[in-house]
Amino acid sequence: MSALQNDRYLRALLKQPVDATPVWMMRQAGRYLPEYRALRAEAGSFMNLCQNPELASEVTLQPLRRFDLDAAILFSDILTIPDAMGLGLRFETGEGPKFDRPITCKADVEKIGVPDPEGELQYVMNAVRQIRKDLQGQVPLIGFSGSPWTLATYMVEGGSSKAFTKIKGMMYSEPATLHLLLDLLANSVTQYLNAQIKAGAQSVMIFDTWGGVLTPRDYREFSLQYMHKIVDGLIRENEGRRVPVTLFTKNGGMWLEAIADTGCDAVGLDWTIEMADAKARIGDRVALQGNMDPSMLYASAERIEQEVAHILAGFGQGSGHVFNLGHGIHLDVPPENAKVFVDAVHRLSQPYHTR
Ligand code: 1CP
Repeated sequence: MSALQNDRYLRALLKQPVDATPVWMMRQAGRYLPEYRALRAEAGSFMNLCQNPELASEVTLQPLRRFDLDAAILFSDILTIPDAMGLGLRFETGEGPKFDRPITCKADVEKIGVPDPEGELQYVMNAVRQIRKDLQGQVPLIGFSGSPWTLATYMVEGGSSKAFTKIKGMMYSEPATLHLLLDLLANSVTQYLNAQIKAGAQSVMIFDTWGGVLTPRDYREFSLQYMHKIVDGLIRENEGRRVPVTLFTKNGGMWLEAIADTGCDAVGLDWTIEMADAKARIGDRVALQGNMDPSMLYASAERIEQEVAHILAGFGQGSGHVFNLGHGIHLDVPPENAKVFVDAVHRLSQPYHTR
């Protein structure tokens, strides 16, 4: 495997010195790029893109050709695990994901098992291997999974949700059933991420998109506890390098200390917290990823640069910051604005890294 030409992203996650702040964007491959829309139309569906290693690799590399990004992220989805568990995943245009056989009771949980990462999910590992080959060491590859809680919301609700009534109903009336499901998911995610690492992912990220809808106590019991268990079970070194782990709970700003306590290397931040506050609270223990509001990419170049400068100043001098958006890039953002953002991070961050 070729040596890494740009390892800023991995170094920043471990607080090792860098020449500029690394940057990537959540959902950097996807519908805001015309070349993605063209390939998706050709492939016929989103899952066809994910299941064909050449297409998944092509889509992963598309944003890297346009922007000076410091990391690539596997093109896949968090819902591959529940799909492999047999829930019957469909992506309906304009409607988001749907499951034909959602989880409604204990008997449903007892019917499903931990999917074999090199069996039902082998297409994901094949995509990782293909992307590593095609990247030729240009930048590191990020593997990922959803958190057990976030995956469970889709499995119990049967798709996307606004109020999470079904899963919260289960949480409060049948907590043991939900814990059984979350434990199964924690085992599945651990095996899935370890298989991605063995296949070539150089860092992994857990997306807890819906942890922020929980009460503080329920967050610890139903989401954080299981992410902690996953972190404990992950391969932390591969190919002679540490494999950093990033945990991202959207709306998790209240719980940063507890998230940092899991033993992760980095905490992902959404835009509802000031970078300077996050740095003061947990910056001595972990690296921070984030956190520009993705809607800032609708603004002028001057406004985007001003916001990048503010966030860089909030983190301050030294390594330990991976710049990102606070959540996924919106699908109608002009790609030129993403370029302004990425270039601004590299240019404006240099003074923070003089040694
Ligand atoms: O129609 C299409 O082309 C499909 C749109 C799409 C894409 C491009 C979906 C369906 N998933 C993806 C890719 C994807 N999903 C990536 C690829 C890598 C990259 O970042 O470039 C990643 C990391 C995800 C992760 C993901 N999927 C999350 C967690 C991160 C987040 O944004 O909060 C979640 C919650 C999903 C579920 C999902 N998959 C797709 C959609 C439309 C959704 C969201 C549905 C909802 O809002 O509930």
